[in-house]
Amino acid sequence: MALNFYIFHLFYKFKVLVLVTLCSMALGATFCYFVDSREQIFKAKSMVQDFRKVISLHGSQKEEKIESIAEVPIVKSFQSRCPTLSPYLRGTSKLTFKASLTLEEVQKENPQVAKGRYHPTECSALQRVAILIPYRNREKHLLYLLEHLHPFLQRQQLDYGIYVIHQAGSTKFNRAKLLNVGYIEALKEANWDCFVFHDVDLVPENDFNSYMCDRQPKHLVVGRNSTGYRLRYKGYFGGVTALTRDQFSKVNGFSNSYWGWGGEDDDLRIRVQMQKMKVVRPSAEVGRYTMIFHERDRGNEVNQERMKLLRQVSKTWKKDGLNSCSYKLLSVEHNPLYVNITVDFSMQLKIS
Ligand code: UDH
Ligand code: MN
Repeated sequence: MALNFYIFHLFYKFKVLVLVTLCSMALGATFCYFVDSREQIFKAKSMVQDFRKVISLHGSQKEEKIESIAEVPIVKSFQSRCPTLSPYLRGTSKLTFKASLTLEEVQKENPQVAKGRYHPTECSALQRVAILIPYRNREKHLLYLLEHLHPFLQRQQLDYGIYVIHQAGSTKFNRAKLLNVGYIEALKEANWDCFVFHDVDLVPENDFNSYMCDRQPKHLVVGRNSTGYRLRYKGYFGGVTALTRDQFSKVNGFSNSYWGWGGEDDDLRIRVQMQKMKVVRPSAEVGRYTMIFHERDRGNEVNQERMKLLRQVSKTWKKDGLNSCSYKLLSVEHNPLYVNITVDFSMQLKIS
């Protein structure tokens, strides 16, 4: 009897032991599973983010695919303001200009740009920036600028649009008036925070040169290859400048009276100074540009009136600028890589 009881007790103990072992194994497995899947989720999340970083620079179609298979709500909820310093910046790069380059090639390189516009998908851009390019008969220059500027601005994680303001006909070229038109027309399309007034033949070499506006009007071309990368003269405010919507409207924009080459940029600097604003610049290392070589254009001969006009800025600025910019709008075309605004100034030239 005692033996029976002893065997029964042993058997009972064994059963309990097996049960306990089984339970702890099950518990352990479940725990491992959860830990493992949590790690997997974290890994997947960080991979998606890494992917998004790379893909955002190389194509929107792939991006859409990833979004549909990945955890859209999680990634979306992570979307915050872009950092002040983009992680994609590379610094100075040696620019090349291939003679056989075509617009189709540049379009293929930028599938994520539509109607001249782009915005980062991994974060929300700090500023909406309109790039305004005064233009006539510089096809190759425009092609090279678009080739370099699109990836450059994307690396800066900007919400941007490129506008080419084309002066039709062969009347004297008026760079400043074209830029006023660009400002007025671009604001009809979107609520831009910042305007970059950009010559077609100047290509930035260093992507730390930020195409965002500052508290003060900014001059971005500290130096160019053609001037040994030195400022052309003290007070030079030409080539590429960035002003906020308010800074530009405060000075009543550019003067409309500068026909032919020269003076309009100095006029803008005087307007800026009269409003007690101060021109700021990046360092010489950062504000570097390559100017694509060219001769003086026909229809853009030196403006002999410019010195006289410059002496009168304090008297004229209030009435000559954005508030008096009249023009005949011929067309607004939305091309894949830029918005093309064509204007006719022949009537205005006769009046002034
Ligand atoms: N622009 C055109 N078409 C023209 C004239 C000017 O698109 O026919 C635009 C273009 O964006 C250009 C900007 O206006 O970048 C400024 O004009 P510019 O490039 O002629 O001015 P820059 O000071 O040259 O660079 C002046 C002539 C230099 C002649 C040098 C000869 N060795
Ligand atoms: Mn030039």
